[in-house]
Amino acid sequence: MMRKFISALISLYLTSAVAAQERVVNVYNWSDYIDPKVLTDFTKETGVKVVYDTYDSNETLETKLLAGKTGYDVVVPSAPFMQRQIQAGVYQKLDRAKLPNARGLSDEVMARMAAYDPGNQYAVNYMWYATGIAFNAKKAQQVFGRPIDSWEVIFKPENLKRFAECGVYVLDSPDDVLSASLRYLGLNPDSKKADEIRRAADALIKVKSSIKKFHSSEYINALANGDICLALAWAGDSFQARNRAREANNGVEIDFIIPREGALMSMDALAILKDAPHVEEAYAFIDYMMRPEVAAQNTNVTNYANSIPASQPFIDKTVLENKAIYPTEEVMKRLFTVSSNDLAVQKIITREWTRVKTGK
Ligand code: SPD
Repeated sequence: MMRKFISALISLYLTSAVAAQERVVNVYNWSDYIDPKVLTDFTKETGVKVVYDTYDSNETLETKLLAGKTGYDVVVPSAPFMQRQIQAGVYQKLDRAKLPNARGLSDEVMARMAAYDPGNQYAVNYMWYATGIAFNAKKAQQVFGRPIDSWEVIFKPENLKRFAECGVYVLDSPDDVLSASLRYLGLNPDSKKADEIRRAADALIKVKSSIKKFHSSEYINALANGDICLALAWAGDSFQARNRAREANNGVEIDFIIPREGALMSMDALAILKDAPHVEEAYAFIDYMMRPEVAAQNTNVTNYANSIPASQPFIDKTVLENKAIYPTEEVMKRLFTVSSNDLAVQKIITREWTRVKTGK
């Protein structure tokens, strides 16, 4: 009896010792938004296992966060959503002493992020980029025959119709798409006015019959395989499509442009949830992402610009010199940002977006 009791005690001790030793960080990030090798390298160096899940919309992330405990430690919201989530008390304030590499973030991006997170108290920038138009260069030449340089390609029904047969995808992301539509209409892309948001949705409804699908991640492979020829898309994903096609050597050449009228510039942030179960590991993970070589590795694979200037010597020349990823000063002036929506405006946007997608 005594022997059984002692062996149960020993096994209980061993189990809890193993559990105490296993360090974990639960990360919820956008799909196609990291070099997978960075995760394995991080575990090799720190002994911290990364449990990694992905999403492809801010709405999916927000629904989870507002529903209660998620078990995640680190999440990656876009700045306007992050602002609202900070106000909802979802994140914990960062202890900057635990993020020494975050000192390398550019002052300019810190200042831009502070518009959403005053004093940069809750988050650090991960990547930033423009929303524009991705296209299959050969197909576009065949069906359109003119340079693609304007939102008119998407929002003029007679233009988009030309691409309908070879396939058009549009991001399932109201912030990205309605702001582009507002800009095309010559309205404030950050408009919070119900009648203007409705006009932006109407412009999209007029071209809807030429759109095959609203989706925010499938378009990478669809472009790369030649299944579609045009997408309202994020820059980094579009160049990932280009690289996948080149690797497949399938003759598909993907290009991406920032329309001349201007485009949305988005910033995505790394933040730690208030109820994160593994806070120390979350800091270790975020700090690792801010290391110049690591930030460069992520930029090289995802084709999204990071905001650590010291990473630039490690970034491939083709990526660093790609003006759609790291735009010139002149193009930067044409990029606009959107602010957070209060609940009333968010309700209007959600209703209009549902009308665009379902017709109801
Ligand atoms: N595949 C990674 C995509 C990252 C997109 N972030 C959301 C942008 C919202 N404007």
